[in-house]
Amino acid sequence: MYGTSLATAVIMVSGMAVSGTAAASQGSWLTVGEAAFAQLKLGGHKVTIRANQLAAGGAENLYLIEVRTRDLPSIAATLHRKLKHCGGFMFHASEAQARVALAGGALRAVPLSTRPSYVLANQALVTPILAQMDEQQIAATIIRLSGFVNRYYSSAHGAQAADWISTTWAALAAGHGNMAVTQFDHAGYAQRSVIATITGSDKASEVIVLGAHLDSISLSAERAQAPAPGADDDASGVAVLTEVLRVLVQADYRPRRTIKLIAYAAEEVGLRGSQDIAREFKRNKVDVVGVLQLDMTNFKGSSKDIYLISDYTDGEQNRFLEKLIAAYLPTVNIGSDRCGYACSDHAAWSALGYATSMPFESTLAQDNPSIHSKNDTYANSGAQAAHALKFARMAAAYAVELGTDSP
Ligand code: IPO
Ligand code: ZN
Repeated sequence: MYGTSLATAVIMVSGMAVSGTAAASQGSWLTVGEAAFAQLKLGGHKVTIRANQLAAGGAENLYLIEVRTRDLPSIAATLHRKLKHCGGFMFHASEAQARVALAGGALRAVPLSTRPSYVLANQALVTPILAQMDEQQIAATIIRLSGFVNRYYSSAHGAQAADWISTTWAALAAGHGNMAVTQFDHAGYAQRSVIATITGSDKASEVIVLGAHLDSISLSAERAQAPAPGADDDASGVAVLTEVLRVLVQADYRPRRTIKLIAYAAEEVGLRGSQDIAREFKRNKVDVVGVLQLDMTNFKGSSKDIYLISDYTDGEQNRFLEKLIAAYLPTVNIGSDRCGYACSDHAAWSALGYATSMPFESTLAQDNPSIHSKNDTYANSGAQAAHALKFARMAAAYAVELGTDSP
């Protein structure tokens, strides 16, 4: 359940606490979890608390804070550096949007339609598609995407990388009447998200989303020009989506539900791209019945293969993924871990009440040490894509089983 809102208070950088009076608006709003909030209290930034809520299930306190817009880059760097897994914050362009995100699923405007059956009923479709999936295709996409100087959300490189994905996906989908590739514009920066839509037939109004983020970041000072190959984080996720698209096209797969493959812009700076898209889908009352996030799929840092993140995700869909992996990928070992508030784009969807899952490459403690630096290269992921191939096969099975469902 949710707690009551805190009275407004101001935490000053130098440790002086000025309680009770609201600071003048500082221009940007973040929602953060406990870990990020604790870091911000220690760090060097002026923070105004506007509200707090208990996260669904009471896992932790979430805070709505205002910060100075000019402090955002250093706040992001501090949180990425201290918390490692993506900072644990969501950026909001207004306090109203921040309050909707903070309130989470309680404000769901779009009730989930009847949930998918979660029955594995499409082996005849899935098995031949999985056999077509190719490690070298995934590797080639990772290498190409990590060839951009960086894919930073506000750099020219970052905009060009997004355009490359759009062109590549459009070439794959060309000639398939039920497929279209579009780019999604975001306010305030040039990098666009890319959406490949495979329109369904008799259940076309129900939508399945598979996502990854196309941007990258290096925590060095000059981010727009700093090398940030982002091979694992998250070229590996985009490469998985690209391979899923390739094999679904090759199989001329015709889903009943609509499938959307989404390469999100600006994940590293507060889940901005995915929030814009999730908010638009909710505004348009799109009946999204399942969301899968693929963020870091190719660095095998732990003993097991796929770790299902258990917080800010949907338990029923996670159980379905376990069943699907056991059936289609019997040699893949499954683990579980938590990654905290706003650790990747699935959180933008779960904050609006949608059912999400986030299969991850390792445990949090053993995740890729090279991320968010010039060292996140294909070579430092072992110069292989066999690990990502497991995620690609899982994603393709997820897309077809939910895309067709049971008769
Ligand atoms: C990340 C995600 C989950 C876990 I567990 C550990 C690390 C990385 C993610 N937060 C990120 O930086 N995405 O860009
Ligand atoms: Zn990252």
